[in-house]
Amino acid sequence: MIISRRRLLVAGSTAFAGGLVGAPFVARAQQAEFTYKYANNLPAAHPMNVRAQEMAAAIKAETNGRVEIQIFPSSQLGSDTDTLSQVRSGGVEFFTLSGLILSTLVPAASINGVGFAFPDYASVWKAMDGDLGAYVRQQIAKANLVAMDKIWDNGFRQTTSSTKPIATPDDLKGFKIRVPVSPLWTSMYKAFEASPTSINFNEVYTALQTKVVDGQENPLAIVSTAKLFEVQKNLSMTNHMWDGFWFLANRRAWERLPEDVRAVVAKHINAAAMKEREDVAKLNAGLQQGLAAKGMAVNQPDAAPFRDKLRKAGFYAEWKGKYGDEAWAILEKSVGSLA
Ligand code: X2X
Repeated sequence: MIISRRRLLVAGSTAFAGGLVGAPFVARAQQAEFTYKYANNLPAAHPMNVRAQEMAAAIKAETNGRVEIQIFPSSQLGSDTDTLSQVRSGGVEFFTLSGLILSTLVPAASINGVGFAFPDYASVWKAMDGDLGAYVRQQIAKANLVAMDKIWDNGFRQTTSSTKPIATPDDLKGFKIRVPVSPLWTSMYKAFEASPTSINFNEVYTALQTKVVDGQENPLAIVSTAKLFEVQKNLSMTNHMWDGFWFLANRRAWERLPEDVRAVVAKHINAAAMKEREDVAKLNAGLQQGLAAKGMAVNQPDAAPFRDKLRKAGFYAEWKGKYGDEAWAILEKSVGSLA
């Protein structure tokens, strides 16, 4: 039997403390030293959860079983709002959360979601793996949470509805749309003169099914894996914002891990993020046809009038004021002028 010296000492001392030598020794040696919960709001079939499974297995293997990560998909531990409280208190150790929702705690974290800021994925990754991401992670650290270096992809968000296609900004007037719980989202749809309702993702399918709202907006990988096509008829490729998930850790739980273990865990989490990005990009590229085959009517609106409408409503000026000049300059350095 091969066993590391360290574990031998730990297990041995526990066995002696209990006055037992022998059988409990083996059981102790197989138990993880750190069992951490990782919660997220996406279905098990989404690439985030597929890659997280691999990641957890790789972490377990490379730490010789010392770290076990238990994954709780589909908001099993509560809505995003609840789980944000739990990761702050330490009830949950890891949580992936959209920066836009995290902004209820860390206002700067929604900055990547400014409407129509990013033209493509190349500019997203340049900014989020560069200065803009670094700036946001610094602000997250001030709130006593740890954000891993690589943000996970949610994607460019598209609009779905059960009533009508969204082709021009006028189609959004009075439109009853679900938005995640985040001031930026509410503000943007108010600028469009829509009628936004904040609903956590775990209640979205039912809200659409029961017509509490007529539409919602999400990347195609979610429309597909969360089966929103079952309760939505139209798919409008609005590409109105890019959204990603920060992989967050409770600070005390993170710092409980010995430094060498922390490095292994971070390495595998960030590697999984990179694979998840590729998966989501591939999925999103094929899913327009995939969702059309499921019966959705797909249309391709021109983004320019939507952007103009936001500009005229003072949306960009308002949010520049909220984020402040420093943050806004970092965003504009990545994407050009948003005035
Ligand atoms: O709540 C949503 O719409 C989702 C799943 O995209 C986010 O987590 C922001």
